[in-house]
Amino acid sequence: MTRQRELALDPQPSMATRREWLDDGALLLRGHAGAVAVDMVTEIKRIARLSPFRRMATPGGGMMSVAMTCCGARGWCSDGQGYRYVAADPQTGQPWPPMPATWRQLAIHAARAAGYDGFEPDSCLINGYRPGARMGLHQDRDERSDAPVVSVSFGLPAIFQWGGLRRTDPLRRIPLLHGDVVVWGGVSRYVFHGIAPIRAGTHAVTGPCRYNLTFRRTL
Ligand code: MD3
Ligand code: FE
Repeated sequence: MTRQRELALDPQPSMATRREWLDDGALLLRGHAGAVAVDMVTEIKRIARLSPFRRMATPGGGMMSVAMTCCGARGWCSDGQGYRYVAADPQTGQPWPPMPATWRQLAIHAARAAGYDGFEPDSCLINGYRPGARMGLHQDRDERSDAPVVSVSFGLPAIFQWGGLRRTDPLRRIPLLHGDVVVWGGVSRYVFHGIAPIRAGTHAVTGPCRYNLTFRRTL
């Protein structure tokens, strides 16, 4: 994509972001959400008052170290039965809080910058990490759509582990920092990935916490 075309797609060209293709379909927009971080973290806390962060059980009988909540039409859940998307928060019995329109627009815009026009996210999974929390190597395969996933990171830094289509493929280690936005499409959509244990620290916007938002098309 030409620079001029990229600027034409950016609603705020003054905040044009460094763009880096990590692989086929995977575009890193370094710090792209930095300017809206305070507002988005405030929104995360509002959503979490309606559908609280919770650590979910895994089908294997363990407990995830990452705390999760969701907004949008469906939310991701894990329990002894397996993984699935559900329209109501199992903990409250209520629908998940709506996805803020500004969040949806950010995700749509990021997907478009990576060449995915017409991305219609219907769900946002919100992960909350405290120091020590991690996410083991996995693929995201619970969505029925093969639309891309857009991720947004806030707060404490993380080391993202990025493998290939086989669990045993070698891992790249990519820092994901406050405000980073990544679009995962094409062959990158189904790669194995994980998050190394978060190191102790405090961030000016989030305190002792890392948040990661993933925008998804579940149906
Ligand atoms: C590559 N989250 O929620 S974000 C997840 O930081 C998840 O909380 C991590 O993996 C986190 O499933 C990583 C980057 C990411 C998210 C989703 C992907 C990379 C992805 C889906 C497919 C391929
Ligand atoms: Fe994932």
